[in-house]
Amino acid sequence: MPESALTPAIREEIARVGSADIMVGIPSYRNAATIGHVVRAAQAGLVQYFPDLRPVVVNSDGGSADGTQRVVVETEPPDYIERILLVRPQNRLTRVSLTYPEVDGVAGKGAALRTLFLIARELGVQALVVVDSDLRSIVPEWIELLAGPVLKGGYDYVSPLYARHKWDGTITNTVTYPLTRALYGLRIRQPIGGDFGVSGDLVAAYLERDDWEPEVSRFGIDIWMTTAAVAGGFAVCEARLGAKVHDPKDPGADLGPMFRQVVATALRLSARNADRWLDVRGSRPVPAYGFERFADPPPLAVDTLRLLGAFHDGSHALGETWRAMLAPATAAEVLALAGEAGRLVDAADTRGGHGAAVDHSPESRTEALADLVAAFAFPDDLWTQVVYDLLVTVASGRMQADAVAAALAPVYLGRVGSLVIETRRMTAEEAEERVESQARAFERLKPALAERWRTEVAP
Ligand SMILES: Nc1nc2c(ncn2[C@@H]2O[C@H](COP(=O)(O)OP(=O)(O)O)[C@@H](O)[C@H]2O)c(=O)[nH]1
Ligand SMILES: [Mg+2]
Repeated sequence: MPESALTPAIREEIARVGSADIMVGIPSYRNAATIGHVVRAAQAGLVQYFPDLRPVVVNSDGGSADGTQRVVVETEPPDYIERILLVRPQNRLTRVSLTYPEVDGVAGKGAALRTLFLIARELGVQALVVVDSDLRSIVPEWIELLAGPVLKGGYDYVSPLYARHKWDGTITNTVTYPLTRALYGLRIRQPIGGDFGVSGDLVAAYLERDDWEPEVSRFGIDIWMTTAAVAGGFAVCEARLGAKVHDPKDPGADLGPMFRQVVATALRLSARNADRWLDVRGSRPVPAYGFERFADPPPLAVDTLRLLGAFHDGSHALGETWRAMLAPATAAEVLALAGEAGRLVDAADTRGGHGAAVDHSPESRTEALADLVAAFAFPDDLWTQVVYDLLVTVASGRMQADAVAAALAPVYLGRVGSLVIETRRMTAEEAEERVESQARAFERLKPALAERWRTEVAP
């Protein structure tokens, strides 16, 4: 088990609060501009939906220098809640902001969450809800939607279901959703969503596990939590939250470290849990809680040429590694596609397309180069094969998960570029169907993966 003693300052805060029934935890790192809204929504939700329970809001911060913690402590006091909801809180509304300690010398979102788990266990809460500190679209009802299934329905893990822009959530759409679905047979649409509810029992089980690797202290935490819940046989459901609006990220520019941490964790867990998934075939939906919602999340800018360029550059820097980590036929197809991506980027440069039309919407920017890039397609089955080859490579001990995940990143950018091109004229529903057809490819190729596993990994 990892080394992560609570600091004396945190112990003091726990002693001050004593105990609680329901806790909202908020990890943060430099979120002063947005966290106040999240804290107010959390408090309003606790008062409005769980008036009989003793609540606490805990912010677990990474030592932000931008005043994040001050905002948490100083944002509108509880009488603001009385004013806007016209109710008097029956229980004292306690809020705490603390700096979390590193776990085995590593800081990050997962380390922040580990401290929240430890506090939740010490306080004896029945339900812990965690929400991100960069959320714009959170409303008080989210607290009910994420805690209700635990408190009323006996669920242990409540995973979020949101409407996201068709180009948001690319790690989820290309890796964590199809992989979790095909391996464990559960259609959990947002396995690394970041906003979720957990029972006190599952919190305790998380703290007992001995597979907390360094990436879990960073962005590996979300897939680790979902996988531990599923593989541990805990009761899982989804909650319909509506739109997720948060600080936007361009997959070609902002997601590198997150991709490596999530994928390395997913590969390691897959190798470790083989006995939980080898015999699973097909998949089924998990129960969804909450009223249906229709929402249009704001558009996201994606630089398609940058994605294709990164894929092509990756083939030069990492071609040998790709050959080592993929089956020969998979590697040959991927390298051929990367060559094609490079030719398209060159052609666009000649036309002055690179960096041009930046004032246009992302759709129209991709559209401007449509005739050029329309030819580029990274097939579903090839992408599935790439991911499955890597599972086998890591599980058979030929390469380390971190190295494989890092080398996969440019291939993933090529896959995302292909999806952006393919979906550029699609509605959200049509783009969602693309994600589903890819997930079906993961299911279709799974028997072959299981067969390889039995011969190459665990003969
Ligand atoms: N404590 C802590 N929180 C972090 C760190 N990095 C990210 N977070 C928090 O984790 C949440 C999700 O991070 P974000 O960058 O929005 O990732 P995404 O929305 O999942 O792509 C936010 O609430 C961040 O404040 C970190 O290093 N330390
Ligand atoms: Mg975010």
